[in-house]
Amino acid sequence: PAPSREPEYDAVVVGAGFAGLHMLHRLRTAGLRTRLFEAGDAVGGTWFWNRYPGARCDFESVDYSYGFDAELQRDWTWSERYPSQPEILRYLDHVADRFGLRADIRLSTRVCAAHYDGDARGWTVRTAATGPAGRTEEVTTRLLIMATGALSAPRLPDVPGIDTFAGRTLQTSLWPREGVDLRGERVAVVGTGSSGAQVVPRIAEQAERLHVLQRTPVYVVPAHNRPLTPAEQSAVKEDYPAYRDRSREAFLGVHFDPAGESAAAADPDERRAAYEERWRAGGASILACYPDLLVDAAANETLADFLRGKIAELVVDPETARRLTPRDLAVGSKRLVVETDYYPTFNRPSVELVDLREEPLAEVTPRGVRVGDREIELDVLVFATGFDALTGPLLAVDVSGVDGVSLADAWADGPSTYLGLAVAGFPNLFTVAGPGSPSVLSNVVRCTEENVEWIGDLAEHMRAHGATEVHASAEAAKDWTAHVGEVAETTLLTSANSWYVGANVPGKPRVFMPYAGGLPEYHRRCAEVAERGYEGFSFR
Ligand code: NA7
Repeated sequence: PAPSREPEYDAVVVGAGFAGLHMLHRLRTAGLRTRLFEAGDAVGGTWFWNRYPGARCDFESVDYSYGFDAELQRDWTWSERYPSQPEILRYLDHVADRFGLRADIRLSTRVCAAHYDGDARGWTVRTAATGPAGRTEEVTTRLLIMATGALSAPRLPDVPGIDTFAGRTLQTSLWPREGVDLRGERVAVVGTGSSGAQVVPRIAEQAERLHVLQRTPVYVVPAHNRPLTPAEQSAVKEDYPAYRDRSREAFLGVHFDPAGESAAAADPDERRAAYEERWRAGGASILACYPDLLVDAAANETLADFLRGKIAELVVDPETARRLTPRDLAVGSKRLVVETDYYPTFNRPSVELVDLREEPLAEVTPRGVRVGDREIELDVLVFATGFDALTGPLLAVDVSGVDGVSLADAWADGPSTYLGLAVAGFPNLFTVAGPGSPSVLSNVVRCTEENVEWIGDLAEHMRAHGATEVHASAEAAKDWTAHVGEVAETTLLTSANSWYVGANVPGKPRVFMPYAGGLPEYHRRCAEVAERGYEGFSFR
């Protein structure tokens, strides 16, 4: 039978970050009636919310940018090697204007629920206004694309008394737009992941006193950020098409030249020189120095040892250096942190590292925090405590599919997707950068760009064939999810208590969520499925 009614939209896209904006553009170009909903009151997604001092991407700007439009990449000029949060926002604003996307974006509107109607072969989407420009309404759509991001559901720790603090409580991921003056304040930062390591040096420049509350030390490498020279800017623009091709062929979606075949087998002096060279160059390239670094524990230990040596060189107080030094942690099993001035910040007399393994965080009090058997008095308490990664943003929406089964129930034992793009039991739904995709283990812009094209092609395929429903089979999803797990097991990535395995959220099923097989292999598999007439999907 035909669908019981025509939906208002051909497609609804959720989220106005990198993936959502591009998705909207792609579907509109294909002639689909598309509406994008965004909870923030401006475009930018993750980069709209994470506006803490020092917020900056850990991929280089020439990599962390769209490649789908030759003129866009020729016209836009990045000012620095690594893009700052404000510059990324300016870029995405430019993209929204340039492609005339704003007319189809409803800002200040959060998607709260989405229910699949099998008779209508479409989704009923319920929204709630988050500000004056928003709208609380119900709309119907054929396709629903969740471009909700991988790291966009912020998490506060379950520490007793967190609501009792009389001073100011802040979260890096929800930083006030007007900024915060921390001069003369006594501040604590909880968390030393990428956000913590970026914000700590900037707060230390202002605060009268800064206590850094660290539970697990991680490896931090220097970014060596700097302005790009006009010569560099024009060189990359001239080479962009070939540059993008090389990126797409690179495991991480960024091309790095390896120093050799194996860190384990390399000559120790040459290996050290290779690490040193990449340390001086800056950024995550050090992790791509040898292909066995993420799969062979002995190889990884050579890099871990090098990085531990750097901490000892950079941090003056040996006790502080010891506390900052990761032990029994494979480099990369928690995301390698790329930063500026992190270790030297601990040489400032006004900065104290509090090791929560020695002095556990017992409670937040009206005056500050109680760690071990002391109370630290504070004016400002900053949480840089991470996200309910990958599944969090999807499960924050009340999604129900065939027979009213909720996504939360379907994923009770961990997420299951087909290619990280579709979910069995949830027809006409697509996820971008979610579980089962390599998004967080790669240059996410390269990853989602190809996802967007793939979904756009599928939407066009449906239209060409008069199909109103596409559904990933349970078997295809089961096989892909098993494959994701198997690939991860061949690496060292499963070895840590990281957000990759959901370990940072109490009660979350411990499942390695991202696809660790690298970007080229992932896209090859996605393309193969499409070429075989969307193998693993059925159409009505
Ligand atoms: P992360 O990397 O998840 O870091 C969160 C930090 O907060 C990390 O140091 C955690 O320690 C710490 N944390 C979390 N809960 C607690 C509690 N209860 N007590 C003390 N400390 C806690 O998030 P980020 O925002 O820094 O970075 C996320 C990604 O964004 C990053 O990987 C980049 O891709 C960009 P733990 O390690 O769990 O012991």
